[in-house]
Amino acid sequence: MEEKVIITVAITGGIHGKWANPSLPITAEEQAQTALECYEAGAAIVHIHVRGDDGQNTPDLKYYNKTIKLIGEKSPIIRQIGNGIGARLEEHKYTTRSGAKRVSTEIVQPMLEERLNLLNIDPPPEMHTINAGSFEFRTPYGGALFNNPIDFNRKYVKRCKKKGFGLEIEVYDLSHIANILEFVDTGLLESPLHFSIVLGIKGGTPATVSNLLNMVDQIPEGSTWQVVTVGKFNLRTTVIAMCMGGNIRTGLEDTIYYGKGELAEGNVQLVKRMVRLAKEIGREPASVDETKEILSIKR
Ligand code: KMH
Ligand code: ZN
Repeated sequence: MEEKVIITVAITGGIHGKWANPSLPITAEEQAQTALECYEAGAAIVHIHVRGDDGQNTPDLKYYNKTIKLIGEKSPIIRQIGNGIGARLEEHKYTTRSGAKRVSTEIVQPMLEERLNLLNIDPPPEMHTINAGSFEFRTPYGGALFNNPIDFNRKYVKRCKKKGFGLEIEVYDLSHIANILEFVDTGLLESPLHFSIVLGIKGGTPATVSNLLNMVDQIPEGSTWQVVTVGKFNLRTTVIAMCMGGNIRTGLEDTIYYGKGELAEGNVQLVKRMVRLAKEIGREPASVDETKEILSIKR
């Protein structure tokens, strides 16, 4: 088993805002401060989604550029861009035929071109996330197709390779692993690869131990992996992954709660808990330099 454990903190996420947990970092300044504190607590990678002035997700590079710059000025933590960007919630008021007033919430996703544009963030981050396949991503606010066509991913990977970005590959399903194996077969991707096995999203693979084992079994030999579990199974699945020798991800993107019905005080509290648990099972958090070496990140 790898003694060192890479801890990624996903500080903000793609959908919920301060209304869900007031400690969610939204502005570039808040995100940079949170990243610094998580780095000091033991996280080596910060996974990033940014927000516009209205607190909602945005593909506007102006916000990404500012956040990436500020994080880099405060700490050496590895910056990883979630290429899904996230969704905006738009409310539509309408009147039914019987005259009743109603409001419906629409989940609006960014366009693929806007997602590709993340590769132009300046200053550039160290890593990007790709999402290895499409599925219906269901959230408490409603569901929408999370569109990750293979041609789009091929283009994204090619450009990441050209620019020397490290890659984190999120797989939500066995079919997504198969998509990546195709990239390996055609020589587009080479081992060692770094996977996130995402469990517990409605519309994706349920967070069970047998599903986790099966998915870990399917990734190419020599790969590194972490588990990403959302919602109520977050803690237990993460601990299981850590005991199996995997890496872990924590943070308010995946869970706004610390325990049942108890909101997390913030990302740092979640990171500190993971560091404590890792040490209890004899694993030390990997430093930034160790993480770069393990994941072959050249930047
Ligand atoms: N919250 C993740 C499971 C990305 O970062 O590109 C989905 C996501 C993807 O946000
Ligand atoms: Zn994300």
